[in-house]
Amino acid sequence: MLHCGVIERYREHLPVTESTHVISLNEGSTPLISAPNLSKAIHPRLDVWFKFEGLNPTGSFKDRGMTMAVTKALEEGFKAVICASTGNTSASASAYAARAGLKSVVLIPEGKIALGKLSQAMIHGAIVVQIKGNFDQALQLVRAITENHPIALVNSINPYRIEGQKTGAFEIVDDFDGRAPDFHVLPVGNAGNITAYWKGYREYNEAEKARNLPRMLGFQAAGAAPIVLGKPVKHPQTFATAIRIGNPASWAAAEKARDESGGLIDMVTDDEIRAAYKMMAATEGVFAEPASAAGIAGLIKVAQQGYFDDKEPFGGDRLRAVCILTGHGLKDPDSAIKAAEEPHTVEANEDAVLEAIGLCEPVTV
Ligand code: AN7
Repeated sequence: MLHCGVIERYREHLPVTESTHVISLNEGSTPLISAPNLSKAIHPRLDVWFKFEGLNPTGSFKDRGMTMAVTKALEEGFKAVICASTGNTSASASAYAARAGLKSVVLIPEGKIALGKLSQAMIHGAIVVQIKGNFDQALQLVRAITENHPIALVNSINPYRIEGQKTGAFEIVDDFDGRAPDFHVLPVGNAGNITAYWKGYREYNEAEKARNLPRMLGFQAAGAAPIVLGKPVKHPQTFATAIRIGNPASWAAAEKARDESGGLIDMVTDDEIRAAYKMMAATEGVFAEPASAAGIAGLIKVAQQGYFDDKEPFGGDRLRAVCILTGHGLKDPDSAIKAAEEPHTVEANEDAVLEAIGLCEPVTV
C-alpha cells in the first residue's frame, strides 16, 4: 500500500472535510524500534521502545502538526505563516509552507539553533529572523504580530498543531494492537507534544481503539525546567537547544496530562542528557538529537530511583515504555562531534592506519 500522510491515515479523527486540500509530505507512520540493550541496562521488567520521529520528512515530530496547521492556513486563506522556534518548528513550517505556496517567516534565537535546522529554514526559502533574545521572547513577538497582521501562527498554540501531533499516539496503539504502552516518555519544551499525545491516547481510548492509557513521563532539561520548578525560567540554558524554553505555552495542559495519567514531569542535567545521547547511538545504533535524549536520560533516572519496581503492566508480564525520539541526530552535527571521540589523522600508509586502529606496533627499521 502506498504510504500516505497522517491526515489521510487518520482523517476521521481530524478536523478536515472532503474538500480540504491537504498539504502533506507523507509524514508519520514512523517506526517503533525495540531497544533491547537499553532495556537490559535500565530495568529487568521493562521493555523500552523508541518511536523514531527523526524519520519524518523534515527530521522531527513537528511535521505531524505542521501538515494540519499549514493545510488549515491555506484553507482559511492565509498567504503566509510565522513561528518562533528553537529550530525544528522553523524547519517544518518552512518546508510545508514551500509546498503550499505560502510565504514563511521564522523567528529564532540567535546562535542557539542547531546547524541542520537553520539550513533547512534557509533552503526552503523562509524569511529567517534571528533575534537577540531567547525562544520565549520570540514567541511573544510572533503572538503580538499575528494579532495585528493576517499571518497564520503555526506554533503549537495553534490548535491544529496539537490535532496533527496526536496521531503519534494513534500509531503507537495501532502498532501494539490496541494496547497503549504503560509509560509514554518524552522531552518537554513548549509542552505541545505532551499535550498532543495525551489528547491522542484519550481520544483513542474513548473511541475504543485503545484498551488502556499510559502514564505520561515528561522530562525537561535542568537549566530549562519551569514546570518542575513551578515558575518560569527567565534565562533558560541547556545544550539541548531544542528544549531551551523557560515559559512553555502549554504549561497547564502538560500538568493536566501528567496528573490525569498518573505520570510525572521531572528534570535531567545536561551531563545526564549527554550520557543518554551517546548511549542510544553507541548501544542501539539510533542517532537522535540531544533533546530527544532528555527522555531517555529521564527514564534512566527514574528507574534508578526505583520508580518501576512497584508498577504493574496493563497486559502481558512485562512493563512497556515508548520513548519519543523527537528529532534526528543529523539535525545537530556539532553536538555529536563535541560529544564523541575525535577522528584519528594519520599518514596515508598501512602501518599508520594499523597503528591508529590498534592492530600492531609501528614498524621501525
Ligand atoms: C527535538 O522547534 O519548540 O514540548 O520551536 O525540537 O512540544 O515543545 C521544539 C521542541 C522536543 C519539545 N524535542 O517539544 C521548536 C520547538 C525536539 C524539539 C521538543 C522540541 P514541545
